[in-house]
Amino acid sequence: MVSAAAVGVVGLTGFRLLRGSDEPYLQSPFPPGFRWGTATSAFQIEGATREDGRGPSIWDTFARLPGKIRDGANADVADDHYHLYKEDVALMKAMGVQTYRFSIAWPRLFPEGRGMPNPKGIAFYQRLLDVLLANDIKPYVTLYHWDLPQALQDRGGWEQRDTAQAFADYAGYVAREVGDRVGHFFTLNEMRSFIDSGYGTGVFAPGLTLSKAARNQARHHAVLAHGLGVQAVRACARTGVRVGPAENIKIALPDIETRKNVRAAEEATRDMNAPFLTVILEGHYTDGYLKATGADAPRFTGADLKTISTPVDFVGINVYGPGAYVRARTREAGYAEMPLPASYPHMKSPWLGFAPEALYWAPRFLQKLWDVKEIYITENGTSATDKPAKDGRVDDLDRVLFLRVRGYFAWSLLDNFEWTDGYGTRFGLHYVDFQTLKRTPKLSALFYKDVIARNALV
Ligand code: GBH
Repeated sequence: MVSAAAVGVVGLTGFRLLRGSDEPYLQSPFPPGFRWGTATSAFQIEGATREDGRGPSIWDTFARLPGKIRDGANADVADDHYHLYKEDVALMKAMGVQTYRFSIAWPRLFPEGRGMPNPKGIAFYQRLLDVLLANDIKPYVTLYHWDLPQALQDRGGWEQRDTAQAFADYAGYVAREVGDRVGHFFTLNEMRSFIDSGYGTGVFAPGLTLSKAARNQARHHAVLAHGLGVQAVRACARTGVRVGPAENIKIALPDIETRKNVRAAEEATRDMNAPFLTVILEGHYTDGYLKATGADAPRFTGADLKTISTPVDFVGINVYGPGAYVRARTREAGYAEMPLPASYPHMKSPWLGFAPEALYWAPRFLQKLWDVKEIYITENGTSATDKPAKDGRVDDLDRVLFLRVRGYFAWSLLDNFEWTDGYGTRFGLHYVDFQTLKRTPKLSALFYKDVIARNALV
């Protein structure tokens, strides 16, 4: 087992990046009470995939298929957070984070997806909660971050409407077990990603390339699961618990920020999220979506739409790069989509364009389009080519520059199993040596610590 000292906790304690005479040149303060956090997900960090009765998930299966994950990696060990969770909470404490977003592994609690719960499953999260609460770190729990129990996939997974009900039953169980200690729940992480990449392009688990009609139906089942999940959490947790989605919003940006272009970007953002956030927040599929999908449109009832649009307490959005650049059409109403800039800076992941303004426009459009009163940036972060220097320091300037423009749950606390990129793509504020599992705070962890301490961007 790696000791607390070895994981680098000591290195960060009491250390401030900026101090005394070297005051920051410019600071943008945040409102008092703004909560700074960091985020992870179960499958990407826990490891221990066969311990204490956990059942297999679709990602365990998928990772074993040849050619699906870079270097043939799997997440059997990952960051071994299942055993090192105390050290990881200490890393957060050392950064001064006030909130932690993590996900619960459905297949730990229900190895078969439904039926009898495995008591050892929830017990792990109770232990984690003990440590978080003892350290004054508020837990924000994601109920589903892509690790569907394989048993449910064997019966059709998200193609089946029944999976939405299974999710709600699982969500209700979690709310009953930990709802006295968890004040905030996220239903499903990035419906767009796990459906469109898992059942459309097939690059994510379970690796299916369905027809458009079947994929659109799977999308419908995901938003239905969200709505049923909101209801289940409210029914089973203590009163006052708050619940909402954590969605990969596709954010359209104005190519040049004139009033007309901003309005066009707002309209485009509504359209581009039609099967996800838009239907959740409006309670109907837009005419544009139904027209565009035509014969491939999802089958649904009015009751479904009511469930899907069950009022939420907040909206969480994961914001990375730009979804699109648009401008107002000159004559008619509407917008024109611009080609994505080809040579504009992007980060190490090819899909991650550098567009700080996305963090500005995404919450603005949420507020303007749907009058959302409480917004969380549930993920924001970047991959980078991190390499420890000879003395062990990790000077990740790319991430420091990226963090200058940021809000809330920094993705991610640790380098982890980055889905199809395996261990070859690093997103963490802490460097993980996957041979020794040693954690080292990177320069970005020090930077973030300072931002939190000042409650100001520096
Ligand atoms: C988030 O997804 C995830 O919630 C998180 O688990 C992940 O670690 C983090 O971001 C960093 O990746 O066909 O090339 O677009 C971010 C959005 C959507 C990006 C799906 C990758 C699939 C590959 N992701 N997309 S591609």
